Amino acid sequence: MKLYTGDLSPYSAKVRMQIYAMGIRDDFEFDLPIALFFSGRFRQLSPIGRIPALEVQEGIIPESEVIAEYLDDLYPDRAMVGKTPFERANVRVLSRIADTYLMNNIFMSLGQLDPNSRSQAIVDLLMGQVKRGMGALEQHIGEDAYAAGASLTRADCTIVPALFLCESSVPRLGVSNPIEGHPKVTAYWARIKQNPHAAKIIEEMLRGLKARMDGSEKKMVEEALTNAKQT
Ligand SMILES: N[C@@H](CCC(=O)N[C@@H](CS)C(=O)NCC(=O)O)C(=O)O
Repeated sequence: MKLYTGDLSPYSAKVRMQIYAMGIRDDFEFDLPIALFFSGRFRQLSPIGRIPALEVQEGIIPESEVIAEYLDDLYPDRAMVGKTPFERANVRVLSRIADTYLMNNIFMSLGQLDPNSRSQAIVDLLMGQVKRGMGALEQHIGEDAYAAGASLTRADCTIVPALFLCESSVPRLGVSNPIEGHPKVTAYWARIKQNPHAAKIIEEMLRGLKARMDGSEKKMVEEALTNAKQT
């Protein structure tokens, strides 16, 4: 199977963390679709045009949450969604809070990073939603080793990239890190960074952030587009 993925993409990071945690990395090729992405050809492959997308024998599967469910279906003995119906509901709720209420709103606000062209109204609207989502996460998150209890689940795979964005991207909008003032989430974030799969994802996202900030990502895109034009 081929996973279209990018280091800094939080939705891709969520799926990669699940793959690492399930111990199924050897079953996947990871592809960073820079040329496809920036030449507009990725939409021919996956109409939603976003990463992650998983290419399997029967076709293409977009949307991180759908891919996550598919992986659990494909490897039921390694599934990461909990055992009882209530545990499974709790894992899905936590994952949904991190995806819909944190990651989506932060991701949409990234167009406002430049203070010279920033619309403060957009930042206020989206950050208000993030603050509310963080309040909900504080109520739902567990105080055991992991977000939904004593084992690593898909909830952790979504929460880790979401909290990475809270810590690394939100302050660049002139807004303080929304984790602050939430003791359960703060304690969780310190704990989960010790987990090797979470640490690997954080390292990959930091690598992606460095490439974005130091201009090497831009250079890679330009080179990929030039090569794509020549072929
Ligand atoms: N709901 C989607 C969101 C995926 C998404 O927005 N991915 C970003 C990268 S993190 C992307 O591909 N953006 C390209 C675009 O917006 O055209 C998911 O969960 O997979």
